[in-house]
Amino acid sequence: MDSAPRRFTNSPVINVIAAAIDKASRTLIRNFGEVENLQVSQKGPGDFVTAADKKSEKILYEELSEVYPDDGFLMEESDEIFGRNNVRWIIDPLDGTHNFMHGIPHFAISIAREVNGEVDVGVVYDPIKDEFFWAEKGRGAFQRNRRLRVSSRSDMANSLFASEMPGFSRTHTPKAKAVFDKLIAQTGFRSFGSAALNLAYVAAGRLEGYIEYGLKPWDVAAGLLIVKEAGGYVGGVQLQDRPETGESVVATNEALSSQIINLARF
Ligand code: LIP
Repeated sequence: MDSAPRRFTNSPVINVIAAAIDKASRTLIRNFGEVENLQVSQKGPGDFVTAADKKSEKILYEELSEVYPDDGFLMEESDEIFGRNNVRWIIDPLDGTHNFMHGIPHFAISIAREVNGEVDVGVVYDPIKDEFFWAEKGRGAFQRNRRLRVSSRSDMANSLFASEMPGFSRTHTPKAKAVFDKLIAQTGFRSFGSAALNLAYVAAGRLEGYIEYGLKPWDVAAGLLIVKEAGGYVGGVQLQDRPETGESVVATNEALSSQIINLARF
């Protein structure tokens, strides 16, 4: 590794992730500068963004697999790499690709470590705002070295929720629209375009909650742990939905959880 991790914790695994993120995010930021130029061109920056996404993933994989050569990797841009042990990294090298592509400075790198099928480490990093959200199972959630707690608000009227239109599967669009309508009628509403950052913002108490359908495990693996470790509630819209799969995700505080699940069920 050629970069020194910016140390703010004594956790070895978080420091390894921070070093990998340092390197990948430098490339992302450089490429984001280029996208701002390409965005106004006739062809647009589509291919260039795909290349930037893959470059970020390659760097993260190389850095992490150098330290943890036996671990498996599930990453957005590649086929799964199976490990020789019970550890798997779940990585989104660029969450919020559409924002990135349109020159909107709101995107993240999301990295989770899963051991025996359970996530025990999660990091969401916003390279533009230089915000490093992280959690380790049983040790709490942090933005750098500041402890995170979910909001304690319990009234929808004074709350702020985020939701997004599904990116891939149009089958979820009618449900998502219905949720948008209900949220707009009952609470403050935002749609920021990054699942990983929405989850981090719930953990930080900036948002009271977040709902989305049709995500993938790499969009949510790290963020769900960060919300849980910040004292929050995570679940699916329907009882049988497992949020780790991304099929549907509800992240909020305990006080608002049943109201928001009822709002989303119909
Ligand atoms: C995206 C999410 C976004 C969601 C899209 C997509 P990507 O991830 O962060 O919030 O609405 O469905 O999954 O593709 O930018 O990594």
